[in-house]
Amino acid sequence: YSTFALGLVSSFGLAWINTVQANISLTIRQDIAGNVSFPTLYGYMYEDINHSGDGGIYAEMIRNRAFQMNDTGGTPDLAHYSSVNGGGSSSTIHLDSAVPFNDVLTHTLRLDITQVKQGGRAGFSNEGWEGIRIQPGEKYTASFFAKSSKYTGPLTVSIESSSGTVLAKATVPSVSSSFKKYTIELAPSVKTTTTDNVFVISTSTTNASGSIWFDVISLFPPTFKNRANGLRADIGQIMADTKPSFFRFPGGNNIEGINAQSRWKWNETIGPIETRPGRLGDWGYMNTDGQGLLEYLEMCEDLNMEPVLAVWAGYSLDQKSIAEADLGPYVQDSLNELEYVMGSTKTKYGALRASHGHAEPFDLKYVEIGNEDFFSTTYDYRYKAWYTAIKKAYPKLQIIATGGETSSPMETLDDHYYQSGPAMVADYNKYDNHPRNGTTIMVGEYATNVNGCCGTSPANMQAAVADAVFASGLERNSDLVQFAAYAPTFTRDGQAQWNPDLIGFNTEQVWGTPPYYVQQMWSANRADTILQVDAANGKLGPLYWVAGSKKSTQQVFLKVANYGSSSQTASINLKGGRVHSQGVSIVLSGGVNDTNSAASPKNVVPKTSTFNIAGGNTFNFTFPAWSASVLLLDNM
Ligand SMILES: *[C@@H]1O[C@H](CO)[C@@H](O)[C@H](O)[C@H]1NC(C)=O
Ligand SMILES: *[C@@H]1O[C@H](CO)[C@@H](O)[C@H](O)[C@H]1NC(C)=O
Ligand SMILES: *[C@@H]1O[C@H](CO)[C@@H](O)[C@H](O)[C@H]1NC(C)=O
Ligand SMILES: *[C@@H]1O[C@H](CO)[C@@H](O)[C@H](O)[C@H]1NC(C)=O
Ligand SMILES: *[C@@H]1O[C@H](CO)[C@@H](O)[C@H](O)[C@H]1NC(C)=O
Ligand SMILES: *[C@@H]1O[C@H](CO)[C@@H](O)[C@H](O)[C@H]1NC(C)=O
Ligand SMILES: *[C@@H]1O[C@H](CO)[C@@H](O)[C@H](O)[C@H]1NC(C)=O
Ligand SMILES: *[C@@H]1O[C@H](CO)[C@@H](O)[C@H](O)[C@H]1NC(C)=O
Ligand SMILES: CC(=O)N[C@H]1CO[C@H](CO)[C@@H](O)[C@@H]1O
Repeated sequence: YSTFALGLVSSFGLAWINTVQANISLTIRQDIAGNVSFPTLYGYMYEDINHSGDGGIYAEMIRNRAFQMNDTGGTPDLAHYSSVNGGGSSSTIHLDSAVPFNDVLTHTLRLDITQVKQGGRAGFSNEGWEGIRIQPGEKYTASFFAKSSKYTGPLTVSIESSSGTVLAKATVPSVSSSFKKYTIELAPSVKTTTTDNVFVISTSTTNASGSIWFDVISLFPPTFKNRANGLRADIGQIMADTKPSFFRFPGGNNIEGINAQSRWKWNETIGPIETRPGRLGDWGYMNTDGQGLLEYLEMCEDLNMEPVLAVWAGYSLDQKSIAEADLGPYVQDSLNELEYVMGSTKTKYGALRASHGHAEPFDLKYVEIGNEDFFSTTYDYRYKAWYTAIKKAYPKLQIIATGGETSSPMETLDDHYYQSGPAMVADYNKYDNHPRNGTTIMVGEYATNVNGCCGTSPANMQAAVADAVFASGLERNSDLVQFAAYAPTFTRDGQAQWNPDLIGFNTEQVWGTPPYYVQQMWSANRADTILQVDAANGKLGPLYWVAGSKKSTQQVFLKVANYGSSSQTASINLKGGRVHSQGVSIVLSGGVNDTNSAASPKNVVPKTSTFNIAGGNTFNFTFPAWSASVLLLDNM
């Protein structure tokens, strides 16, 4: 971190800082040994909620690309498609189950052409996910399968504004009587970003006639790290900006299934996308599963995150459990899944993974058994069955329990917190006196819900500061707390089934909420050693803190949350060591109810400045009302 690259200091602010009286004195103890902090501490928890997968982080731009089911998981339909008839031509579109694409995708879109007039066209459009974002300088890859009853001429593929201005078009030279995949690049020449666009496939061949069937109609923009079938680049980037260490997936509730039959089945999320049936997710809408097990693992590679893979463990949202005697095939299914992830190419499922383009086994270290099994009464026998089988096959895997159990060793316990601001703040000390007995803690989901549990609160500054208090408590105890993740991570604007969320997006843009910036500041400024802090002339509240140091960069970090409506000045002292005369402050502050939104995505963002430290080890710093701050000091 170079202090020279940063903005100018406000000398007015400095003068003021030096004249006010300090409320509290904090002494950072570099003179005594600190505790080693787990390097995995900050990461993400992910599941498809709030339309955050399809139409969100998964970059596919076509909605309902393969007619797997309707939006709410029922009978397939042609939602999000429209007929296109230009210049007096006539054609119709139909959902056809008599001409399936394959055994998995049993419906196709049939275009029946009655007449194409000279200079006209016949075809269909797809409206995308609340439009299709076209940006200057980007190329788009369109692909689809098609076959025709008698037409053998060309098809035109285009991206157009909803009022008909063609932004890009390209031609597929011919179609034939059996399904064939067509892939084509579209390179719009535009100067501004627009979203009010549609994707069109049509024919302009005068007198074209008969039927043409289509399926797996797809359009991808450039993706994050250019992964095929990958992530929306801006959403991948905002994740990367927090420097996450782990990724807990695929749920969350979304792994569990509304019932056992509708659970997330790993083996139906792999292979070519045209072999994936899709599934009604637990949040009430259909998941294409275009983003499946392999894509999640590749996402971990691209974001440098340790995968924390949750396996289905015999319990679903209807609160029913598989009987102990019947667990065998389900446990075996998880072993197969682990072989797909970690097996060499000589194993059955390792070879399958290689055939999907990833020969190298993934270095999976963490497996979680189930999700929120503290809701169930059967976890003891289920945990034991999975724990025993997984340990036998993979002794080095670290197993994470999602509820209390006494049947087998507990290596890590996943605790979840969705609480009001005062309750989160009160839990700053939650793990201070927790036994250090070998069982580590994952806080696999937490978020301040200012209106209380659960899911109906704004992601405002009050929530963000309470998150900062709680996260500081976790970080102070990061010799015990191995993983911590905010939840949920994403919401599509207008589709929030749960609030608050870390990251909002719509078709056009993505933005962090105030809680996002706390995660970003706390995670990206990571200590390897937690230092003791002694307080004098005051006590905890409204200021809460954690201090740490990082050997490789010789830095000291002081993170401070001010959970209150007045600014607080602290006198900060370093014992043991001297620091350079200039420090860097990153401060997020705002009104208690301030937040970010589509209309005002950067209303609250952290501000970086430098400040002077006289004498090498003492300075006063004023923490604004409702703020979360990281102070970076460079050891000499
Ligand atoms: C911090 O403020 C106190 C007054 O509260 C003052 O006595 C002290 O000199 C200040 N320290 C520095 C380093 O400016
Ligand atoms: C989806 O289909 C089911 C019937 O299978 C129907 O009840 C439901 O209303 C449909 N949903 C939408 C969004 O059309
Ligand atoms: C289209 O059909 C009309 C009427 O049968 C015929 O006159 C015309 O030549 C055809 N046009 C082409 C391009 O085949
Ligand atoms: C996936 O595995 C389940 C068993 O867990 C099995 O019932 C299902 O048929 C498999 N699906 C495919 C596509 O192989
Ligand atoms: C450690 O203590 C926790 C909390 O009391 C308990 O749940 C866990 O089982 C203990 N672990 C071991 C290895 O004793
Ligand atoms: C280190 O951890 C112990 C508990 O194992 C705790 O008592 C102590 O306060 C911690 N030290 C720091 C600097 O957090
Ligand atoms: C000290 O705390 C009091 C009470 O919270 C507050 O009114 C005052 O503004 C604080 N002073 C400074 C210099 O931050
Ligand atoms: C913040 O919002 C709460 C709840 O709507 C309201 O009671 C309070 O007055 C607001 N505070 C400010 C400073 O706007
Ligand atoms: C707020 C909310 O629930 N939004 C939507 C979530 O997804 C389903 C299915 O697509 C919609 O019906 C909801 O309106």
